[in-house]
Amino acid sequence: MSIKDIYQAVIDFNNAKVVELVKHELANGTDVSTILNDGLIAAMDEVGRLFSEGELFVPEMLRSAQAMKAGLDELKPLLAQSAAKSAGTIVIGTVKGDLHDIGKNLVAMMMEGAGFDVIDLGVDVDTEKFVKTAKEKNANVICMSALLTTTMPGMEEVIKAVKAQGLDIKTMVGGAPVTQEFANKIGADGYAEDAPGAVEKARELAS
Ligand code: B1M
Repeated sequence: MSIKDIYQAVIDFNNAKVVELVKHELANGTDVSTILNDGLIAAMDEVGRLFSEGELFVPEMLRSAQAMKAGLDELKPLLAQSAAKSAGTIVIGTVKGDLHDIGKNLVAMMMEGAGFDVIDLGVDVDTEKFVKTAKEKNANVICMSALLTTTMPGMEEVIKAVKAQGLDIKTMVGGAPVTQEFANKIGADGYAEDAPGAVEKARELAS
């Protein structure tokens, strides 16, 4: 048994096998971040690639995401322990007009696993909802995900609203078409390419 088997079990959307293998690796002393990055996250990256090449379909992709979540649930207590000091409150959602949520869910799960209080607003979230919730919940960071080039401008709207209201809330953006350059252009406080990077950046912004 190896990390490669976890990777394969996520691709095969075999939840029970993922859980069994993750437990096995933990019992053997394998590093949590190795299980996470080389097993669970790497498998979802591959699933995304297979989907875009037409080799996998949406239901299979969603089942793989659930298998990944089952594995992540096993890691959560350990991830939380290592992050107890830097936790904060995160409001996360996919921006208005955009229904893609697999990546956003991964980011949210990993943030939760890392000890943040995560308020997940779901998909198609408008500016008012992001800002109102972040104010009400006294959030440290608003995290926005976009997968469509056409919905990326929604991120700038939120950032403008946060600034216009003079709020002490940081903003972070991400998603496949989003780049550091775009984040700089719209005045976001943070950008991350992937879910582990988002956790690191959130820790930095919330501290
Ligand atoms: Co759509 N879709 N889709 N889609 N879809 C893309 C994004 C697309 C690139 C496919 C393509 O043409 N090759 C294309 C966008 C083109 C563009 O904008 N230039 C596209 C399109 C066009 C569309 C529709 C318009 C199709 C149509 O109806 N004609 C439509 C739009 C619906 C809408 O949103 N209004 C649509 C619909 C769908 C499905 C519903 C079928 C499904 C979504 C299911 C769901 O999410 N529940 C779907 C899917 C699955 C995809 C692809 C194949 C996979 C996306 C995915 O989940 N990747 C995608 C092509 C691709 O990316 N290969 C595609 C896996 C996921 C783990 O990665 O979300 O990138 P990702 O998240 C990563 C990082 O980006 C990062 O961390 C994650 C994990 O490491 N990250 C963050 C994400 N958010 C972050 C936030 C952060 C930091 C990091 O900080 C806050």
